[in-house]
Order: sequence, then structure tokens, then C-alpha cells
Amino acid sequence: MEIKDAIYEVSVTQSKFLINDNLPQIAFVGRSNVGKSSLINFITGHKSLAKTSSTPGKTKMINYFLINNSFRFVDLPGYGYSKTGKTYQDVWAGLMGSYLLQTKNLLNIFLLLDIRHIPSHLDRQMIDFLLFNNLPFNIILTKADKLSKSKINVAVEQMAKILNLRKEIFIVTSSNNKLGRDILLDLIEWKLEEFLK
Ligand SMILES: Nc1nc2c(ncn2[C@@H]2O[C@H](COP(=O)(O)OP(=O)(O)OP(=O)(O)O)[C@@H](O)[C@H]2O)c(=O)[nH]1
Ligand SMILES: [Mg+2]
Repeated sequence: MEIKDAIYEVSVTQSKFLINDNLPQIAFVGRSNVGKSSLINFITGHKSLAKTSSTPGKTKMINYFLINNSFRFVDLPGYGYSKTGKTYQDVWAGLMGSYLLQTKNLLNIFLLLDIRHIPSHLDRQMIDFLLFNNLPFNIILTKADKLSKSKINVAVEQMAKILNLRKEIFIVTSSNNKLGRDILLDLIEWKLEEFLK
């Protein structure tokens, strides 16, 4: 699949404004700073489509991007970062939960984990949430450029074991080294074909 167009559409902070039209959506979730916005820019080939930052908590809203005029990428706020204490956490929990449960044409969720770190309590909660609600997802391991090739394989094995998930649902990526784009695009294409059947 080729990405011809990628356009920023709208940002949403309240669940009543969530987009629920006929177009399928693909969501990117994960803790703050894991690389969601960078991955969206890498996959679409648009350097500054989604705003990135080395300071955690950059993406605070749900951002919708229209791709090829036929589906959407959705950049969700990162979790696990709280500047203002509990309230901020509560806001994302509410909005994130609403998004994941209320979006009808949610084709797939990409849950991002840093390949170097053991999943946090919140990552595990997110995985449990996805499994419990029977939502389709893959785990994207980000920042693979930080590990040597041999260590990447070990990390995938370890993650699968720790999380008790099949190895097949893990996809290794690096936005910096441009790794994993074709696999992701093939998967998205396949999901879109299934949706249109
Ligand atoms: N080494 C390396 N750094 C990366 C990679 N992807 C993202 N980063 C860096 O990680 C930091 C966070 O990236 P973002 O894409 O803004 O992360 P995010 O998940 O969108 O963060 P929030 O919006 O805060 O939830 C930035 O400094 C990026 O440059 C990668 O593949 N390799
Ligand atoms: Mg972001």
C-alpha cells in the first residue's frame, strides 16, 4: 500500500466530539514519549504531520489524520504522565476509554511499547482492557535503533513471554532508522481489505 495523502483533520478533547462516520480508523496508543506521533510521521512519510517532542505529554488531545481520503490514523494522548496530578490522568482515562469503546469502525489498535523497557503497570492495564473488550490490536515495539540486531530478537521473545502473548502480534519498528514501515503498511492494507469485504 502507498500513502498518497495524509492530512491533519481535527483534535478532540471531549467524547461527544469523537468521529464516528463510515471511514475505518487505526489508533496509536501507548505511554507518553514511546513514539506514537513519530511513528505516524514515519509511516505517512510526512515529517511533521503529528507533533513530536522529547518532553513527555506532548499529545494531549485525540488527533485525527485523514489518509488517502479513505481511512484515519488516530494519535491518542500518552498515558503515564501527569503534570497536574490525578485530574489529568482521569481526563485521558475517560477520553481514551470512550474512544476505544465508542469508535465503531475501529479497525486496529497499535499499542506501542519501548523495546528496551519492561511494560509498565499501565501498559499491562491497557493490554488487559483490549483483551477484555475483544478489540483487535498489535504490539509495536519502538526505538529498535537503540538495540543491536541480536538483542532485538531476544527482546521480542522476552516481551511475548512476559505478556503471555503470541510472538506474531509484535512488530519491531524504528522511526529513526526507518524500520518496520512495509510490514505495518501491509498489515493496514490487509485490515482495510477485510473491512471492505
Ligand atoms: N531513538 C529513537 N527515538 C525515537 C523514536 N521514535 C521517537 N523517538 C523519540 O522519542 C521522543 C518522543 O516521541 P513522540 O513521537 O513525541 O512520542 P509520543 O508517544 O507521541 O509522546 P506523547 O505525545 O507525549 O504521548 C522524541 O524525542 C522522539 O524523537 C525511534 O524510533 N528511535
Ligand atoms: Mg505524541
